[in-house]
Order: sequence, then structure tokens, then C-alpha cells
Amino acid sequence: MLHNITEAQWKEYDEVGYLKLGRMDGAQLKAMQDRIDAIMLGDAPAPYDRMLMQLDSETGAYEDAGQQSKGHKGRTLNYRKIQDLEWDPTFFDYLTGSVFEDLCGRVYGPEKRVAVFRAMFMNKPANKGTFLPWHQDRWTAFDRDPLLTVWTAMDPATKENGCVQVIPGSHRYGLINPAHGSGFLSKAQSAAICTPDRIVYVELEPGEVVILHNHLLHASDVNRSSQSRRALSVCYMDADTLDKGEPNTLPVVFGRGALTRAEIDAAASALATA
Ligand SMILES: O=C(O)CCC(=O)C(=O)O
Repeated sequence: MLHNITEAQWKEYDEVGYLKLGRMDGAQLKAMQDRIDAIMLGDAPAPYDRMLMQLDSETGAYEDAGQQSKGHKGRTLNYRKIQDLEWDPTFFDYLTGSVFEDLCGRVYGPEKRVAVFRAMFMNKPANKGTFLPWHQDRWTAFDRDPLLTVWTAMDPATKENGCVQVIPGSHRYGLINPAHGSGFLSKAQSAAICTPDRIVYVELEPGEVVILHNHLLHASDVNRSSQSRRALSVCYMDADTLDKGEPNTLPVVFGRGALTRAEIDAAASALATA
């Protein structure tokens, strides 16, 4: 079971920028695994017109991954990314759990309204996968940076199948490439900063959860095994964040005006296509 973080754990998180939280409920994990496979295979109605879906690359190179756009891209488990999962009841139930509300209260303040910037399935299909270069999770369109990402392993995540790699403490380096629209490092910056002696491979059991500070340098490799590496990454942000100077339209999940499960159910059935 997932438990609220102790003061000692918060201290550790402040120092290194990531923290393993424990394991989610097994039945809920199974529901999420089944649901994401059904979404990929088109086996169940889903709000596809609202979901950003991207196929995996054929080469392992980031530039070769498929187009990122809304809509189903074929009956295959070879998706790299599926976003907008906060609109799916199975994932909504998980990401609105009280443990995550507590975390957001600690990071953004107990009275803050919190939105989901993105709730995305990140996949490294068996013997495939796409290298994800070193980056910090921030976007120049926003007037303040999101600070908290919750990453949940839906399969074993290992060095072999492309688990997340981090540079402990790097969330305290400041923004390394502030002009980059989404926080990616150049090859030269990665070679200089993300040296093998500094890299920690965040290996996890299925259902294990790690929280990542959004400024923590992280990356992930291709999958060199026959075990898929499915995962859910949820980025929570201050709901008052301005997007290109305008109020954002992202779904609020905690605090005043938060979406309810009934609203999610209604949206999901209104938009579901087979
Ligand atoms: O799942 C991965 O390989 C990386 C995920 C990531 O960059 C993120 O969750 O922000």
C-alpha cells in the first residue's frame, strides 16, 4: 500500500530530488494494465479523439518516434506515449488518490488548486522502445514550473528494459537550458553533466511508485529485453499557472472546482468511440 511520506522521507526527497513511495494496490494496477492494453488495441470504447497517441520509433532514436497527435493509430502494443489519461475513469481514480493529494498539498500548499498538466502512459515495448534524452521537465510557455511528477511502474522497470535514469541532486542545479522550450539538454551538456558515475537507474517492481522533482535530470534508454516497460507518469501543477500569459484550461483535480468522478464518467461516455 502507498503511505503518506514521513518528514525523514521529505528531507531525503529535498536532497536527492526523487523518492520511492512504495507499491500501489494490486487490483488497481491490474485494472490499469488491462485498460491501457485495451486502449492500445482498440478493444474497448475510449475517448480517442481527446487522447494524444504516439507510436514508438522503429530505430530507437527520439527523432524517429511517431507523430504526436490525437486519435488511435492502429491496433498494436507498440505505442510510445498516450496522454490525456486523466479523462479515463480508471486512471482518474488512481491519480486522484489521497496520497497524491497529500503530496500536492505539501509541494504547492494545502489551499492550492492543483491541475494535471499531463497524465501519460510511457511505454517501451518489448525489444523496442525509444531513447529519451536527458532533460528537466519544464516548459517555457508556463509562467511557473510544474514541480511534481509521480511515475508508476506498470511492469518491472529495469536497467535492461529502459527504466528511468536520474542524476541525484540535479534538481538543485537550477535550470540548465532555460531557453529550451521543454527542458532538453544538448548532447554536449549531457556528456558533461550526466556522466556514468553520477547516473542512478531507478529500478522498480510492477506497481511501485517514485516521485520526481520536475527539475531532476532524467532520461531513459531503449528496451533490450522481451519484457515490456509500461508506466504511468502524472505531472501535477499549480492550477493558477498561466499558459502563454493566459489562464490554462487544464483539468483541476484537487481543491476548489476539482473534477468529480461523475463528470469524468459523463465526459468519457460522451466522447467514447470504438
Ligand atoms: O518514462 C520514461 O521513460 C521517462 C518519463 C519522463 O521523462 C517523465 O515522466 O517525465
